[in-house]
This record gives sequence, C-alpha cells and structure tokens, in this order.
Amino acid sequence: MKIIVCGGDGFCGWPISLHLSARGHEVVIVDTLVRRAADRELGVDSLTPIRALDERLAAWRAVSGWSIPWHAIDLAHAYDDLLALLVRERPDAVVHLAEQRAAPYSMKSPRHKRYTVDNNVNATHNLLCAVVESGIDSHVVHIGTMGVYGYGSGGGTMIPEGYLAVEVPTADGQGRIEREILHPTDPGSIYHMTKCLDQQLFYYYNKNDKLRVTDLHQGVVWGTNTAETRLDDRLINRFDYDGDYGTVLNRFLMQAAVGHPLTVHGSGGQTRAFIHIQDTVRCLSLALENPPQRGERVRILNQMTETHRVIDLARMVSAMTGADIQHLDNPRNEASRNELPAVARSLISLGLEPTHLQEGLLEEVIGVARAYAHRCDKSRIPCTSKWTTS
Ligand code: NAD
Ligand code: USQ
Repeated sequence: MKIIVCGGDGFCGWPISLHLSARGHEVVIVDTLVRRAADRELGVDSLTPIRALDERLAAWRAVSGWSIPWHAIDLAHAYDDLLALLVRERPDAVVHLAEQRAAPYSMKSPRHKRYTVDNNVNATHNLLCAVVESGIDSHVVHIGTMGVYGYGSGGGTMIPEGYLAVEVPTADGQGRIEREILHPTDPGSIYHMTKCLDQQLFYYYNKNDKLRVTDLHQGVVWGTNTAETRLDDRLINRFDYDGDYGTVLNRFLMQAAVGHPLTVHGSGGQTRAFIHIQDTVRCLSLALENPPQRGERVRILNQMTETHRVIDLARMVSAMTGADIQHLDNPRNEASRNELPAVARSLISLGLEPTHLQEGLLEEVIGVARAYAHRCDKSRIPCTSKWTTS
C-alpha cells in the first residue's frame, strides 16, 4: 500500500512510519515539525536525543534500504499543497496524527487554546475535504482518544467502541425503537474537545461523501522504542517528560530515574486507559490492513490494552525503584476518582497481542529513563498549566 503519514515525525508517527515501511508499504511523511518548535517555545527537549528528521530518514535508508520522502506541509493552513500531494501520490491510505496532542499545553493560555482548536480542527477538516476533492478513495485512519468518552465517575456503565445502543421513544409515545448513536462526548480539556469535534467531521464526510474512515480511540501511550527504532541509535524515538507534554507513566519512570518524587495529582484516584507504543504501531498496521468497505459507517475502535488508577501506577513504580510518592494539588479540573470499564475487543480480534505493563516497565526504567537521566532538566518537571484561574 502507499500510505501518507501526517505527523510522521511525532512520538507515535515516527515508529508508525518505520513499522509500515518495514512491512513493505510505501510511506510518505507529512510534518511541519511544529512539535519540535513547541519544545523550543517551552525551553525543553526530549529526554532521548532525537535526531533531525532528515538524519532519521537517512539512517532508516541505510539500515533498511527503504526511502521515506518527507513534505513540510501544514495540514491546517496549506490546503492547496495538501491537495496537490494527494493528487500526485494517490495514496491507498492516509494516517492522520498531525494535531496538537497535549491537554496541559492546550490549557496554558487563551493563545494556546485558540492554537489547538485552529490547528486540530482545520487539519482534520482540510484533510477530509482534500481527499474528497482529489477524487481518490483513500482510507483515512485517525488516532483519537479514549478521552472523548469522558472521565466521569463511570456510573456502572460500559464504554462501547464508539457507538451506544439506545432506545428512543416513538413520536406517538406508544413504543420505542432501537438506535445506535455516537457515544456522547464529555471532553476534559480543550485538546480533548478538538477530538470530539473531529468525530463530527468524520461522521459528516462519511455520511455525505462515503469516505472510508477508521477512528482509533487511543489511551495514554507509554514506553519509547519499538522493534524498528531500536535498530540504530539515530532512529531513537522521543520521550516527553515535561509538565506539558510528558504523560503520566513515562513521567513517573523518568522521575524515579532522576530521584524526583512521583507527582500524583490529587488523590491519584483517576483511572485512565494505557497502551505501549509497540502496540500502537501494531494497531495502526492492523487498522490499515483491515479497512472498512465504502458505505460502511465510521469504524471506531478502542485502542487500549489495560486501565489503571494513577496512584496504583505510582505505587508500582515506587515498589520497583524505591521512589517517593508526592500528592500535589491537581492543576486540572477532573474527577478525583473514576471508573473506566471499556470494551476493547476489536483490535485483539484482528490479531493484537498486548504488551503488559509488568513485562515492559523495568526495561523502560533501565534502558531509557536511567540511560538518559543526565539529559533531564528538573525545572521542567512541574505541571504549571492550570485548568481554571481560581
Ligand atoms: P506528537 O505531538 O508527538 O506528534 C504530532 C506530529 O504532528 C508532530 O510531529 C507535529 O510536528 C505534527 N503536526 C502537528 N500539527 C501539524 C500540522 N498542522 N501540519 C503538519 N504537521 C503537524 O503527538 P503523538 O503523541 O505522536 O500523537 C499523535 C496522535 O495520537 C495525536 O493526534 C494524539 O492526539 C493521538 N494520541 C496520542 C496519545 C499519546 O499518549 N501520545 C494518546 C492518545 C492519542
Ligand atoms: N497525572 C498525574 N501526574 C502527572 C501527570 C498526570 O497525576 O505528573 C494525571 C492527570 O491529572 C490525569 C492522568 O494522570 O488524571 C493522565 O494524564 P496524562 O497527561 O498522562 O494524559 P492526558 O492528559 O489524558 O493525555 C494523554 C495524551 C493525549 C491522549 C490521552 C489519552 O497526551 O494525546 O489523547 O493521553 S486519554 O487519557 O485516554 O484521553
């Protein structure tokens, strides 16, 4: 298959691009490197020493023999360039990861809120609009988030894979009919809100233009490297640890490695879904190799392998490393405790064999967090982005 990976220099996009290339697909990357610009804005760098994209691509060519061309097209603003690329390349599929993905970054200031909405919503809409205008039948695969369902208390209900079966009263009030509707959304940040808006865009273009779309509702990704990024030091993946882009489990692993107490927000009763980066990569190839039929509704798959409470993760890392646990005032506006029962059967039935936390954690602590601990700037660990001003 010919596959365009939008956001192919990012934390998920880089290993996904290499994995698809290693499987014999013809991969093209689209990325403006805006994520690297955000590092410069925040005065932080990946814990792992990531190379410039040109250098990464040259290393991949040397290691694998495969070339991956790269185009610096801004999905949110360079519509004509995007359209021209689609018309020229005629890809079988487009993987869409080109969005601002950090909840704390999206809540930093009005400017960051507006940037996140502008970038994410326009990027998604431009891509869908361009696929239709180009007249090609590309399968669009997007990574969304488990956060679209919301993190309320759970209330004893099960989160389905995208669609909820409901009974609606008939107009005469005499009976009820069954429907499947998109699960109601309940975003917990401006970033998560953009993913909810993405869902509506997918729904519309799928209904109106019969676009084939798979939306992968992914949990928090942990880990760093995959089979392909381990092949050469120059292929190493990024590791975000700062208060804006670092995600909870990787932050705890890094904090343990540098002797910083584990930063639990509030009681740590928040339950979240998790997946290892190696499984992310595998899920993408499974989704691409099993596309929906034309006319089929948007396919929504929950891309997660386990759920954990934040405090349990901290205890697990502490037991493994001896790190102290610190409870901080929660900078976010989120439920202090929630349940997260969710269905995630589809990717397993397509062949995913999950990597479990207990198997991979030690390797991550020793192989990555400790190995690069000297690159950590401890002043960048605190989460300074607050959800509300009061
Ligand atoms: P990332 O920030 O590392 O990568 C995103 C890439 O897209 C970056 O390289 C950036 O430069 C590029 N980009 C952003 N806007 C662009 C634009 N307008 N035009 C061109 N390029 C643009 O993020 P990631 O962690 O790789 O996440 C990828 C996707 O997966 C995101 O959509 C994110 O919402 C989703 N996701 C990530 C996680 C996670 O834990 N990392 C979990 C669930 C879902
Ligand atoms: N948390 C802490 N301590 C920290 C950092 C975070 O207790 O030092 C808590 C947060 O308050 C939150 C939970 O850990 O309750 C998860 O936070 P996170 O930063 O790991 O994840 P989140 O903001 O939800 O975002 C990440 C990715 C995002 C993706 C999302 C999947 O950045 O792109 O969409 O995970 S999900 O969580 O399923 O919505």
